[in-house]
Formats: sequence, C-alpha cells, structure tokens
Amino acid sequence: MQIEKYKIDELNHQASSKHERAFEYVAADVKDLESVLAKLEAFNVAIPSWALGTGGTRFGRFSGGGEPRSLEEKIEDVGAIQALNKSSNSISLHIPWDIPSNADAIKAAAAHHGLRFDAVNSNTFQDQKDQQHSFKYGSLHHVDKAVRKQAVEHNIEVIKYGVELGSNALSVWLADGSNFPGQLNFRGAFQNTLESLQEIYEALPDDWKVWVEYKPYEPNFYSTTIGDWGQSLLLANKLGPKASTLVDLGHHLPNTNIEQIVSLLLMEGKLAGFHFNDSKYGDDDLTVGSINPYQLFLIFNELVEGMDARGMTHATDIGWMIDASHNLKDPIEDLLQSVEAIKIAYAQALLVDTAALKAAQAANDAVQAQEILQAAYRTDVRSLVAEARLRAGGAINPLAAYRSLDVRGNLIKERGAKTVATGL
Ligand code: PSV
Ligand code: MN
Repeated sequence: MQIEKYKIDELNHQASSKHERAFEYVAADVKDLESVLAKLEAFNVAIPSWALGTGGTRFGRFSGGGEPRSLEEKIEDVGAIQALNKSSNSISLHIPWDIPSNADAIKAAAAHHGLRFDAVNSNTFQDQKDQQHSFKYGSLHHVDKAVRKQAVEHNIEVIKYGVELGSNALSVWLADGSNFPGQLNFRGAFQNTLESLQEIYEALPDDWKVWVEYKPYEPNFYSTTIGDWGQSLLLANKLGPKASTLVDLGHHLPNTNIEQIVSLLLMEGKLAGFHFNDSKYGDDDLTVGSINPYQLFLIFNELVEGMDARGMTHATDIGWMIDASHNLKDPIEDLLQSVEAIKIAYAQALLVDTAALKAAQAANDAVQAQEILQAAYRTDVRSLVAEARLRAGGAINPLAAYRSLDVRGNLIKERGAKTVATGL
C-alpha cells in the first residue's frame, strides 16, 4: 500500500499547533539547533527484511494479518515506514529467506519507495532444502572441510546478491558452538572459523566490508564460537581492515556494560554497527527502548562522543540496523516505535554538554557528570525528532498516522488475513 503524501500533510496540519508549542519550548534551550536538526534528519536506520512478519518462539507463532508474502511486499512495507518516518531509507536482506531473483526489478521496486539496500546477511544456521551437508554441528567452524566449504560458498553467493542490489557489506552471524563440555576443541573451532572467514574476506569486492556478529548463547548453550566482542574483534583484527565487529544489543549476558564495549570498538576503528533491539533477560528481540531506554542513551552518548573524536559522520560511518522480532505487536508499529526510540536516544546524546562532561571527568566530579548526562536524558526531545522528520517530509506522529490511515486494515484487504512472511 502506497501512503500518499497529501494524506500525511493533512494529518500534519491537524497536529501542527501542538507540535509547534512543544518544539519551541525545547528548541529555546538547544545549542546549535540547526546542526542538531540536520543530524537528526540525516540519521536513518535500516529495516530487516526478516522482521516484517510476526515472529514467534519455539512454542508457537501467532501470525497477524496482511503479512508480506514476497520480497516485493516487504519492500512495500518498508516503503510505508519510510513514508511516515523518513528515517528508514534502507532494507537489510537475509538470504535465503529473501532471494532477489530478479535484482533489477527488486532494485527498481525499492527505488520507487526511496529505498536502498543495506548489509546482506547470510544464513548458515538453518539447513535449506536440497543442501548437501547439514549445518547441525556448525558451519564455518565445522570439523569437516566439506561443510565449511559449503558455508563459505553460501556467503560468497550472498555477496553476489548484495553486489547486484548495490549493497556493500556482508553481515555474518554464526550459530556455531557446542552444547556440551568436551564436544569441540575451542582452538580448532576458532581456527576453522578464521580460515573460512579469510576465504570469504578474499571474495569481498574492494569497497565491501564484512561485519562479524557475536552472541554468547543460543542456539548452542555451552559455548558459541564467536561468543563475545573479544572473539569477534580477534577475528576482525586477523582478517584485516575490511572486517569489523557488529554489536547486537541483545547478544550480551545480563548487565553487560555495552556502552563501554562500544566506546572501545570505536576507539579501535572496529565498530561495524548495530543490530538494535531491547531485552530483559537474553536475546529477547523486543522493541528498541521498551525495556532499558537509559542504556540506549548511554550507548548513543559514547557513539556521539567517540565518533566526533574520530571525525566520523554519524549517519553513514556506521551500520545502523534493527534486528527485532514481533510476537505480539503489529510488526510495522513495532518498527516505527523502534526507530523512534533510536532517534530519541540519538537526539538526547546530541544534547550532552560534552565540554562540561570532560571538565567534570577531569575533576573526578561524579555528581556533576551524572547531572550532565541526566539533564540530556531527561529532556523531552520528541518534538526535535518530529521537527526533523517534518522537514524531511514525514509525519509529525508516524504511529498515529499509521493508525488513522488504517494501513494494516488495507494490507489485510490486499493480502488476506492469513498470510505468513519469511523470517524467524
Ligand atoms: C541471531 O540471533 C541474530 O541476531 C542474527 O543477527 C541473525 O541474523 C538474526 O538474529 C536472525 O533473526
Ligand atoms: Mn542480530
């Protein structure tokens, strides 16, 4: 379903006086207002092709209506998100869940909605029909060279699809690991993974990157071969400059200080980017900002400070992606909420008085440091984010607009009440 601009304009007209009051109130205290708004306007987050349907757990899946039945329909859904929030101008594909069999047509469909293709993701964590060797005991780390070769070839094929679509990064997440002590030799598994990744690295086009994602457990519960940022960074360093570490917020043991990891990876020039989501216990893949928005702000505070220290461009020098699952919510609503939460955290981080914070740190003034951070965190920046979106042609209230235009109702009419999208 295509959302017409005039409908968004009408809704914006109705919402404008309330928005302007809120915006003027907060804008009065923002230093470099125009620069903050320009940064917010430029900041986009990629939508994962695998998160446009209802997710599920191993206990069941309760599909919602109007789920996209094809890659073309997924692109339409991301197009709707982008029309409303003007902050989701790309889509990240997971192969083989979404194979672009006709790359030109898929590219044209995306371009029609103002979308491009972000990182492509390989999948060696599931067996596909007609696959020669099984990935039951892992893929790139496998003890059998033939299985490793099959997994390497899959990754090279994913790069090929990505090249056709104009993507420029391969994102690799491995389920490889072990369930029981003694099941595998850690060094052997690591070495095999490194060798396999080296072969994939060799196949990268000049302007491509490979992003190595880590995860402490699940589906393996004793060890994961790329289990934490140390193991990922070790691989990335051995591979070379095109390789770096991807941080999925849900891939940490409880209470891990993710912002510190982010700060150090940035310092090393090895922070590839993010899979954003939120969690309470494990890899819960919940809506970004729904559980721990303060942590998200602290991460963005490190990002803004660390990227500025290296002269990086916030919007484009790192991969910003969502990786979430929607078991209860309408996926599009969930994604709109996630992007909004990310932009709110980013806006708050842009408001941090960095010079004052540095002075407080130099004086060991923990009280003042907390005051400075929380002054930014407790600022209601929603109207700043909305103003940037309005200037870009989006809706003042994307979620309210989505509901009032009854986008889901229309998708159900178009696609049916019982459709199931590919993905997890
Ligand atoms: C694994 O949990 C993961 O975070 C990887 O990024 C996968 O590609 C994705 O989830 C699949 O949903
Ligand atoms: Mn992920």
